[in-house]
Order: sequence, then structure tokens, then C-alpha cells
Amino acid sequence: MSDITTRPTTKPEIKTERPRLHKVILLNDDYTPREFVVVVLKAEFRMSEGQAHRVMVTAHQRGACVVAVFTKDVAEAKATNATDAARKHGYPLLFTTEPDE
Ligand code: TYC
Repeated sequence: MSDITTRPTTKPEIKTERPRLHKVILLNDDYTPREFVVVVLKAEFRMSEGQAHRVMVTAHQRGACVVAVFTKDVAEAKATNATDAARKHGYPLLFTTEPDE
């Protein structure tokens, strides 16, 4: 029996999967004031006044707008926080999440 040991000469290939991302979607409704939507977008998604206003107008005109993309846990937490903030003020504003493609 030979005592010679051989080492692999190539590095093992390590495959890491990137986490699937989820979209946070803002839905339009007929009752939440525009300015309140802007306040929530700025507070929960760290948007500037201009960004928040554009997202709000897009949701208002088209019915929905993608706000941002995060890992699943972060997207769900932010959608829940933002929706809860609206409920606290008695508004029906709704944020949902869905897998990003
Ligand atoms: N449509 C609302 C209004 O006219 C404003 C609004 C905009 C509400 C966007 C929700 O996601 C929304 N007061």
C-alpha cells in the first residue's frame, strides 16, 4: 500500500443561492389622503418628498405601484408596519408583498 497522499488541485466549487426578493406594493384607495400616503412612504421607506410623491401619484393613477424590493422578511415587516400606521389613523391604505419574478 502506498503512503503517498494526494490533494485535490482544484478548489471545490461552492454554490450559494442569492435570497429571493419580494416587492412591496402600494395599492390605491378612494379615502386615504394623498399627503398621508406621502408621509408613510417617507417614514417607512426612507423616501424623499419627491420620490414619495411620485410613487403616490403612480398608485393613484394606475391602481398600484411597486415601492421597493427587499428580502421576504423585510418586505413583509415594512408592508405590515406601513399598513398598521394607516389603520392607527383610520385609513384603509394597504401595502402588500409578492415575490419579485
Ligand atoms: N386615491 C387617494 C385620494 O384620492 C390618494 C391615494 C394615493 C391613496 C395612493 C392611496 O396608494 C394610494 N385621496
